Amino acid sequence: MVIRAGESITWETPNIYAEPHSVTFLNEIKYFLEFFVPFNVPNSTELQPSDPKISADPFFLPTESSETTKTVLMVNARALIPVVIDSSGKNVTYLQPNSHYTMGGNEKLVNSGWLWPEGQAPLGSPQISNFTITFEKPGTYSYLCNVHPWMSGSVLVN
Ligand SMILES: [Cu+2]
Repeated sequence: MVIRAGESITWETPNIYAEPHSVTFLNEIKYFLEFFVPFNVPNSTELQPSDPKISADPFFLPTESSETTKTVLMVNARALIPVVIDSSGKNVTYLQPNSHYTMGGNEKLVNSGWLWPEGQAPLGSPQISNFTITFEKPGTYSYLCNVHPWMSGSVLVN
């Protein structure tokens, strides 16, 4: 896409079937977002599905019995919901679903979260169906889909 400085683009996913995509501007590959990430929790932690009718168990990685923590795979919030990591790489700011963000240009990561067709986000998943960015500075801004990284594009701002 080619736009002029100060213009905005809104991304949405008009599919009729429920498959997510994202719009993810990635400054360095180390900020690529895995969907599932191991987290350590105390051994005493028990997890129950919030709805007992859901057939599910948490996935704990194998551990030695002497360890005081265990490791559970959890969904990465940075992949699922809109987030910005600033140019220092230290400040992580979550945005509201369907946000309008003004691109600074030096962010390490700007991610839309998973964009679903309107009304098709699955149970428990944030209802996100669009993401808008205003580009104020000229330049080329490359992005990809964090769900399908072979889907990519760029915004040329004149
Ligand atoms: Cu995609």
